[in-house]
Amino acid sequence: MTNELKGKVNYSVNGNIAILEVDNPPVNPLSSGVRAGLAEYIVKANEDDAIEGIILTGAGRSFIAGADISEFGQKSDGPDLHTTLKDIEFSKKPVLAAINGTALGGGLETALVCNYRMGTNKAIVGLPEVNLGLLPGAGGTQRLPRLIGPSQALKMMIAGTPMSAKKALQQGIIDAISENSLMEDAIAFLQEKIGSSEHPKVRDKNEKVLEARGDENVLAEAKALAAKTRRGQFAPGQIIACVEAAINEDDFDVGMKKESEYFLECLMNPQREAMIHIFFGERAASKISDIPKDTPLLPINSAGIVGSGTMGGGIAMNFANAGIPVLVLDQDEKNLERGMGVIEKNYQMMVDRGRMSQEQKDMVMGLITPTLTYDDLANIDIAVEAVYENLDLKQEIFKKLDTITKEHAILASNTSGLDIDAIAASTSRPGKVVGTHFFSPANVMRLLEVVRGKDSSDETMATVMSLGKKMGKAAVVSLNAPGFIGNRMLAGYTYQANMLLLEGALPNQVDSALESFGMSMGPFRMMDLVGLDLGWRARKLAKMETPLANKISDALCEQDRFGQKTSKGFYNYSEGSRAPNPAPENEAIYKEISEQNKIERREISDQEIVDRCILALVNEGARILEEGVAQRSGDMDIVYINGYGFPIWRGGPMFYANQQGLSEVINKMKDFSALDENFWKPAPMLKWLAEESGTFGEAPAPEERAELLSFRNTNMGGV
Ligand code: 3H9
Repeated sequence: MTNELKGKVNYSVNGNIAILEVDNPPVNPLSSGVRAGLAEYIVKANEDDAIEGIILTGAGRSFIAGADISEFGQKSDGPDLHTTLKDIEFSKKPVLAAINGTALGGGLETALVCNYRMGTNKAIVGLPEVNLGLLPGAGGTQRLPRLIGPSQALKMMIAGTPMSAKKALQQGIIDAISENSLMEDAIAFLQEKIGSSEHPKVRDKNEKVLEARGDENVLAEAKALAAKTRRGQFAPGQIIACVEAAINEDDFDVGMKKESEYFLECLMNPQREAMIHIFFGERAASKISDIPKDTPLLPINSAGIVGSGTMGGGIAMNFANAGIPVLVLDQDEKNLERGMGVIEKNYQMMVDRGRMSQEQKDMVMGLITPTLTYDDLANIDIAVEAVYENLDLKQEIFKKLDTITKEHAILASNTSGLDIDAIAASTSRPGKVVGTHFFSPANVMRLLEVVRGKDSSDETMATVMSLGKKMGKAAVVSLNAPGFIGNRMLAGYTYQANMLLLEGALPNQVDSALESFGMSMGPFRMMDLVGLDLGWRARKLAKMETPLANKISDALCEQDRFGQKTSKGFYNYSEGSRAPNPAPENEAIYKEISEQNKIERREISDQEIVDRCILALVNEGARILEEGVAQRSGDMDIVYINGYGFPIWRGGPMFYANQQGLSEVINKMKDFSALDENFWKPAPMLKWLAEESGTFGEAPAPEERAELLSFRNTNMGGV
């Protein structure tokens, strides 16, 4: 293979069988060199008279993780994938895919052009392209429906969730599971088939697609599923169109041609770029730029959670799901009982919905042990404190944990805003103290802000990031600064929503505009869900004057309109329902408060609503970047998508700003500054990037930022 090509294929011979092993660590994507290797060796094996069968497998832990995602939108060398797969499909000698690990996307599509498929019991197969704004474009939309039926195939491709070998065998995606040596079993399997005059090809299996022809439900159900689970996304509709072709076209190759056309449309769609940004962004976020990759990890074989409330219970479930035994501590027996009951109920719900087997539920429940005694935490490797937000209480708990737990144990706080350094100061091991800010419900939400205190050690940080990955979280590092990343950005967003209300918009209009933009929930629905009374009570307690932006919500609280908990807030709610109904009785309050504050109410466009709320996120994000609180702009995108319902297909607020162009973002802020000059002052980093490079992608590394901004202050007359 030539050197410039990425990845390779190893060729070896075992008797009459050629073995093609994809070798492109760490996950074997179909990069240029892999395609070239497959193309070359499939011909070689076919031309060698001594070879009677071919096995295709992967080196390391993966079979093939799909097309090389980094090649999308780039010029790529090497043969094209379709031609290579056709050569495999029309091989004169039978080909068996020996699936040694993950066969995803183009990886499963490669297996589907083989005559036979065998997996280890740990193998995983799936077509997750939809998560990247794509469709399975190497025949997956045509072959999978032929194997498992269009209805199942659509579910699998729209969900994009991989399945186990066991399930793949049940569904008929693979032909056999190897319980021992995959290669020995694969060779034995293929030897048996070598004598046959015909070897099956998935493209010829038409029975299941013909059965679905004329059945309108198949596509209608898929459309309903896509609308419910993938609102605003382009790729699911394209997947459905491909399967429609698989069902209705008599000629397999016509379906393939359509798949290629629809794939290209996905490739050109901006959603694809946004979603691939998130794929790589999540992996980038998991790395801490100044911590060496080979930093030793501390062992995490047991955990203890302090607090059995909603958060504590959810966090405990994360540990159990990751296979780590966890103690849940509460000093109140009733609370503990209630907390364990909630955990059990959550798991039962998963069993009822078919997301977990009873056996799995028993296993995870068996890993969670309630306790009323701190001494039981003596041998844990990590403690996560999840009690209510009170510094004195948290310091007291950390002091106790510090004396009880072993020296190596990490002590983490789930605080959503308190000072981690102040908490760490109550212990004798500040290096082992860290913030783990989970989002509610913690067993569902993927975001985990890992808060780095001034003394948090490299080992502690690396261990907690690795633990986050084990739990399937999108872990992002934040410095210990007020509001960390997510809530700090949120403050400007909700401020703008509240100001829009004072200026003439109604909650419903603001929410609809932002939900049409793609947010999973508008700000007023969100405030009603969280409870308007929290801020109101805090302000009263602090004897604080209500800031202008909060005047309306405080006035609603004075009328016992706390949000969903009292069935009325910005909206009205019927008994037992979370569906918001307009509350026309509030409009007099809005008008009165606008009038009292001399704000003239006016018609506000949906575009202005979206721009003001989203650009508020962007400007604060730029400040966060400037201060080094977040490592990179992409980290804030990961935070917003996984914790705040920002649409993945827009790539997060900072990526959205890049796509708008930072100069355009600044122009809009200039327009808004007539409304509020102070709020709309562009962050220096934003101004600098708009002038220098135009995107956040070019933001300088944290260590260069201070220098750069001081340079601008002295040389450019300040920013
Ligand atoms: C496709 O196949 C389209 C076709 O239908 C049509 C074509 C015409 N390419 O996740 P990890 C990198 S679309 C390039 O941390 P894990 C990843 O960035 C593709 N690079 O490991 C990371 O790099 P770094 C459909 C890839 O063990 C490193 O590998 N396939 C690719 O936690 C390790 O990754 C998918 O969507 C790739 N395809 O999880 C599958 N995959 O070390 C995408 C990974 O520099 N991949 N990398 O940060 C995954 O879901 C997970 O990576 C996998 C392993 C489960 C495989």
